Amino acid sequence: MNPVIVALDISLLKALDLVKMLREKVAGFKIGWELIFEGGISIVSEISRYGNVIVDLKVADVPHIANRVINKVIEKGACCAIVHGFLYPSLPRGENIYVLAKMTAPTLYDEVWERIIENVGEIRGFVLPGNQPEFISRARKILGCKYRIISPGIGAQGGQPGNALRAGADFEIVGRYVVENPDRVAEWTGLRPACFNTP
Ligand code: O7M
Repeated sequence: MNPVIVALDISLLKALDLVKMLREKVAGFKIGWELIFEGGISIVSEISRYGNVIVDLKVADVPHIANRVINKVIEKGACCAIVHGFLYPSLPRGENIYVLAKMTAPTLYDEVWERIIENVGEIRGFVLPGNQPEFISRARKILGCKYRIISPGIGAQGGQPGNALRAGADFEIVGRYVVENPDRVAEWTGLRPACFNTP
């Protein structure tokens, strides 16, 4: 198993083929709006049969509504779901929740991400930019091994495979780079998560 989560930003049929092809080789799959619009919410259960599923709806609502949405996808078999960190301090909390704290593209998070990660409370972990490994190292120093770190931005957005892992991430989230050529997952051979073995 390579410490890679494949972002399935592709059509339903292509996603199902890819999941079957990579199920033994990657740590999980990330599902977003596109696939849920196409396949309905049952796609979460379908893909969960083959591996860990992170549902990425980038939820951004008051906690009681956010928790209702998150509970629905967890009931369908997802391990976890992603919410926007700018909700802090009114974040939904829980062991299934990943908080997006800094993005792969410039945003206002660049000014506040450290405040978010230092004060967050009981959640599963953070999404931090894999194309900026220097921030992953800083985050890991602040967090120790209390939280998971998962990192997109590899390949198409400039991150080099493995650099975020070496800086302290547990898993790299990869879309186009692997979708275009699934054999590329071999580039993660021998790399290990910094702290956690499951996404
Ligand atoms: O590897 P790519 O560039 O083809 O795809 C990147 C995936 O990571 C895609 O699914 C994005 O929605 C996601 N992502 C970012 O690209 N940048 C971010 O800052 C955050 C995410 C993400 O996964 O947020 C949860």
